[in-house]
Amino acid sequence: MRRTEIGVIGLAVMGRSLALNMADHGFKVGGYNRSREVTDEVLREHPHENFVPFYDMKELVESQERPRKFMIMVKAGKPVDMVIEQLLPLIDEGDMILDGGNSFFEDTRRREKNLREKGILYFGTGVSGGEKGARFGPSIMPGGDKEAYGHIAPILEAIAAKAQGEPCCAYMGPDGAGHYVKMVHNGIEYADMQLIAEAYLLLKYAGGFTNEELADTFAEWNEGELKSYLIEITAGIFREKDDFTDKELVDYILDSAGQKGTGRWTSLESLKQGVNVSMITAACNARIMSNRIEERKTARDLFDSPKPKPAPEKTAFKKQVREGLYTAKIAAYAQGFELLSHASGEYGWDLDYGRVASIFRAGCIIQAQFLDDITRAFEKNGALKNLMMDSFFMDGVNRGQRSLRDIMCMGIQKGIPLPAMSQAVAYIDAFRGMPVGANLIQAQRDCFGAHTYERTDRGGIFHHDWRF
Ligand code: NBP
Repeated sequence: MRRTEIGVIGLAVMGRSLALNMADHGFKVGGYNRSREVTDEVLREHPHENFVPFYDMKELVESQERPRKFMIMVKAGKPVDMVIEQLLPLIDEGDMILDGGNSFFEDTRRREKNLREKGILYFGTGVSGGEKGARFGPSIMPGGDKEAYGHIAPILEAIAAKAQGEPCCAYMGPDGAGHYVKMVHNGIEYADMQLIAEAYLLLKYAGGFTNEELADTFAEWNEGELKSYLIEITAGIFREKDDFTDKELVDYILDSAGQKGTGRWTSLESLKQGVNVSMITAACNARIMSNRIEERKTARDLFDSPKPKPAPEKTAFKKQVREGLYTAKIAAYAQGFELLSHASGEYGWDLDYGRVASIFRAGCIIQAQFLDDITRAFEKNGALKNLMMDSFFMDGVNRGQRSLRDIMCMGIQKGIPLPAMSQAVAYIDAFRGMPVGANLIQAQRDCFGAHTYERTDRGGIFHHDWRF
């Protein structure tokens, strides 16, 4: 019998989808899951001539051609270490383990180092696109040994989504680079979704748009510079009818969002790197606030609301919101890519940002036309420090910032919370060199703690003997 070419360990939603995707592409796949019922279910519901089930990890290992390749698709954290521990006594030097889950990049760095010492090649492999992406073409971000990447590239690049014929999978860099890029991708996704939610709040509560008008607006936006998967599904969501009533489902969904942690990781990591990803942090905080359902309900009648203002003219307002959303989106991506740039230096990864943007063009949640523009910006200038310094995006910010400010003012006057958009405005203003008040902060620091300050008119470090 033909030997298996890869073993997928963990056959829940993501693992089974990736295994079947590989099988569809002609690879002989061995599948193993800790609980055998899950393996049986895959076999029953998705029988495939290229998918071979195993109920014993040793048999899965023995079925493989060499060097052996395993894709671990289990819950991130301890389960990944447990699977590695089980595999280790069964495999040989030169074999490869890929972790396709959402592992924290520091865990990946640790595992890669430990396994490298044992001669095992470990790849922290970010996979984006959810179940559908995994089944029919995800965006894949592998990090690990560059030479060994050649062994896994044919499988990963075959199953990845294709953008203009190119696979949305590329070698990212050593050790934790792949999982880091995936983490920042998820952080950007948080900010992107939050910005779209804020545009929705503005159109609905300031502009008085109905669900039908919202659906038409987002569908129209999906024809232009905002064209993206998230905008496309948002248009569909406003039309989707509820199963219990004859109204739109969106109005029956509780105003409380979940999060699994990758946005928070991005935000924490940004503080460690000293990079401002305020819009990603704002998106995490917005979800945290959304979870305070009971407190928000209680407080609703305790605080005054702003006095009602007339609704703006719909067509002009729609244009302003679109321009403001696009401008804020530029700021969010500029923040995310700046974090990648710092991390690349800090961890010695030599990330290719244009390549990163290009593999986000299809298969993943943030796929958008916009990513072609980001790829072009980095292709033009690989050392670009911040996306907003690229002439295309600078022009975008210059064209759209007035609208962003106008819709912000409207939101504030109407009492609509716009945390990510307000961070975009603050970021753009600080970025474009407006005073940020740090002279006063330095004066205070020097006054209470003799922390010294630098001057605008001469070089050197100064301390002042504050006389009051
Ligand atoms: P889950 O994250 O829900 O994990 C379930 C799988 O982990 C099952 O196969 C389960 O086996 C296995 N498992 C656990 Br839990 N503990 C184990 C252990 N100690 N030893 C062996 N296996 C163990 O699965 P998923 O939603 O398919 O996601 C897999 C990975 O992909 C995760 O890291 C996730 O964050 C990531 N991811 C998910 C998505 C998505 O849209 N769901 C998207 C992108 C990335 P059992 O059946 O025996 O309990």
